[in-house]
Amino acid sequence: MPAALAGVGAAEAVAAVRGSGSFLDAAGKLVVDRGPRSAVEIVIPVLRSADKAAIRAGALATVLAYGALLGGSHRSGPRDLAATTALAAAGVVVSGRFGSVTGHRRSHTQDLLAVTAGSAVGVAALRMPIRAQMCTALLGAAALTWSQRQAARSTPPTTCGSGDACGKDLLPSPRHPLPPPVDGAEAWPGATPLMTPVEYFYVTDVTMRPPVVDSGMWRLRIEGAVDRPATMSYTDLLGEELVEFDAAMVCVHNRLGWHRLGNQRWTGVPLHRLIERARPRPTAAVVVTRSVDGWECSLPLDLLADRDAYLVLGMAGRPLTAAHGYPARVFVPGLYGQYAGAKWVTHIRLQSTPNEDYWSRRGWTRGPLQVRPMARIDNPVAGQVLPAVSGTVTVCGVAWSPATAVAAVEVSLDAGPWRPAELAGNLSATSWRRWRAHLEVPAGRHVVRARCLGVDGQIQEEVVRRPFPSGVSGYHQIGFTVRPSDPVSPVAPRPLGTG
Ligand SMILES: Nc1nc2c(c(=O)[nH]1)N[C@H]1C(S)=C(S)[C@@H](COP(=O)(O)O)O[C@H]1N2
Ligand SMILES: [Mo]
Repeated sequence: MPAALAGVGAAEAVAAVRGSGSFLDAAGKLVVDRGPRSAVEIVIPVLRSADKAAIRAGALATVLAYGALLGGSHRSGPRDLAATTALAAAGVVVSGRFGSVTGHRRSHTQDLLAVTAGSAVGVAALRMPIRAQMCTALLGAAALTWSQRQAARSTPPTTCGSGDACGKDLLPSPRHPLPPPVDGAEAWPGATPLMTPVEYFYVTDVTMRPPVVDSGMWRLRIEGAVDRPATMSYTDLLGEELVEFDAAMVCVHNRLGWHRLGNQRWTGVPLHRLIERARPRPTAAVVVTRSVDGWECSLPLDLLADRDAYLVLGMAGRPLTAAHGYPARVFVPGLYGQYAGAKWVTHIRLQSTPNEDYWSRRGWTRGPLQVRPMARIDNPVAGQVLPAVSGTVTVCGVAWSPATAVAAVEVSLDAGPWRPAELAGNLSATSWRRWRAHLEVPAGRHVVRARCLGVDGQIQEEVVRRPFPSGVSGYHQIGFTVRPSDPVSPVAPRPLGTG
């Protein structure tokens, strides 16, 4: 086991120094892509956001357990050598097959170098006396910690990628900028921010670390069933007439009351403009968006006629961050994220036949899947104990129905009748909408539920369903307690300062 730790530490450190792919990340990617879907569906709700770190830790634990199991003896024997060789071979295969794109410098040869170096250190450690082995293991642990820090630093989740244009921090202004996002609920106590700050905006993807794309080398290709295939650079795209739009992006994994969605102002280029220019052939029916790491998702070409779809370059007035798809991503407000388009998009491919998308291969409903209307209660929070302020409790939250716009939000106290909530202003049909309701509540425990109605008359579904295979349904409800008001004290309060 110490030898295994030394080996992994060495492999990860070499990978970090060379800027090549990490073996632990490759092993993690193997689990994400090939692991049983049910396991993945269990891990998501349990871990919520630290899933990638946990998967990486799991990969490390597996290697160490393997070391402990097979390298039982202190001195190296043929068995240990064989075990190390087997592990190295597995490392080579996994790195070659699942090594993810961590930067433009990546090459498989580099990954192999790291794995080979790690195995050599592992084998050398096996030949050492146990004390020396322990020292090597400590060094390995230090190297591992250092490499993880390096990797985290090279892909900062809250800033943009390494490209020059990104460094300048600003996108060209759109010709028709939208007015500042204001909905009239700015002074509501406890209201959710109208725009989700980028650093709190959920991140969902199947990439172990966000690819750091160099915008100078990056190209977007429009190809396939088109008469004029096109290749565009980041600068070309910044030169397009940019448009702004406000929209909620919702993950199909979002559960009742969860925050796997965010509302933002996006900047981009209408996708149909780019596609029309490439002259789709009459046979073209499907638009596939493909990311730098090979992730694919498809949209019916017809959909682009009915629904706005964008090649997005910015979020909150700034270039996209690495985590959110820098330099460009495809987004269709109203569709769940995994059906809308690829982050770090490199190819837009038109074709006549349906595509095997990443998620459809994993058993999810084929797209396009529209976001269902839903309301979330943000205040009070579940289990909160509130003072009785003249018997009224204000409940507030957000509601979204980006496929149709929010028509109304209703709340029900203790399974009572549904009553309309007050709605804040509407930024756009695809944006979420803030709401609140003042409820007359006696002291004691209560349950409040909320539901959203879409403008097409669609009412949020009551039946509770899990995210798989086509998104959650049900009502978000929370329990809270109202304290009985303090009995008026019959005794006059003691003057201060008398002890
Ligand atoms: N390349 C790539 N694009 C992707 C994904 C992915 O795993 N890889 N995940 C999709 C999913 S499931 C969602 S919900 C949104 C999330 O975007 P965000 O991380 O910016 O919130 O991106 C979509 N685009
Ligand atoms: Mo998602």
